[in-house]
Amino acid sequence: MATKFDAALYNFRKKCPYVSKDLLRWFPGHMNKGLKQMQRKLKSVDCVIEVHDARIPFSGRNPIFTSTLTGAKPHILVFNKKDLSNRSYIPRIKDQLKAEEGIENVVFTNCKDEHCRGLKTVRPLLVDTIKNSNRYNRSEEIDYNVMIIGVPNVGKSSLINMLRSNNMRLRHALPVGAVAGVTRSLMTKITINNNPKIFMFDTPGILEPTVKDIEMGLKLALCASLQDHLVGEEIIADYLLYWLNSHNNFKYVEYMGLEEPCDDINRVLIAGAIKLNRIRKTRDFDGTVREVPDILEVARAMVRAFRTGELGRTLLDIDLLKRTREKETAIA
Ligand SMILES: Nc1nc2c(ncn2[C@@H]2O[C@H](COP(=O)(O)OP(=O)(O)O)[C@@H](O)[C@H]2O)c(=O)[nH]1
Ligand SMILES: [Mg+2]
Repeated sequence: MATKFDAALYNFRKKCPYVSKDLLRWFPGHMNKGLKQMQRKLKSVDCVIEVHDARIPFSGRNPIFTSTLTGAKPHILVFNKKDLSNRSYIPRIKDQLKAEEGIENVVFTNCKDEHCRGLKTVRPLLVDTIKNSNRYNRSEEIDYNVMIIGVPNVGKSSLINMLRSNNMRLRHALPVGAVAGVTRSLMTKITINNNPKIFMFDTPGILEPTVKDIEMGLKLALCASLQDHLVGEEIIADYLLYWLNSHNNFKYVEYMGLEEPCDDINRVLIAGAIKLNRIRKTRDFDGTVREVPDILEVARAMVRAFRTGELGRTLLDIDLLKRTREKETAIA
């Protein structure tokens, strides 16, 4: 990325900030119950649509789920929020998923854009995938059933709403939330296609994200798949700062009111408090009123700026992208 700052002049951290792994776990009881319900429902399903965040195509998908549920059924992997990720890597991501996990049906979508080309391919791909599959116990059934699953906040409810909004005759929209875990139970079915008839469970299955290591947990937290207050907004902001600096992305400099890149989250948040006018008044024991930066609020604002794309499009998993053979030889 072109930038007026020369990264070589700064001694940025080489290692991801340390946090306790306990902070990166979040699996309330209702999600566990949901998984059991999902496994039962799987018998009556002809295809599973797994939704994940396009910024982290290699991090946080649930392997227990992938093997027990999708192994048995045709599977479409939808990477949503492509508007927030770096599109130029899409072909390489697809190649790698095919080579490493044998996943063929991969679609990138933006559920905020009803004209998104990826979104339009989901329904025909569903029909083709089911028609070309062995439906075993369901081969007598004329109608197709589809289940949507994925970790919190990747856009499952948004995708369901988009798939059904093209199919008029529809009822209330699903609640879409910026907070992890808004949707709670598996309920009724809705029609998303008429010929052939395709039904979809109108409440998606929520999976526990898989946190293999601290950095993976922090990426999931940054993408809002873990609950912010459990991980800590300042910790999430510090990981964001580390990631942006180590990938020469300096859009935050202006956003936070800095003169130049800085790798110290406290200094960045204090500068941000002034720029974003997040100063609050506190009263000392002796009654004197002082103005202090509202660090938590600034951390939230910085993380929010990342999540809305104001700090640029980012493929957080870029370092997990393997070089292609041609590229390796080209470099050698
Ligand atoms: N930028 C962007 N935001 C999205 C997209 N899809 C969903 N969102 C937002 O992501 C948040 C979570 O969406 P939701 O559908 O509730 O996710 P769920 O928890 O997986 O059901 C909401 O604030 C949505 O508005 C997308 O394609 N792009
Ligand atoms: Mg939802």
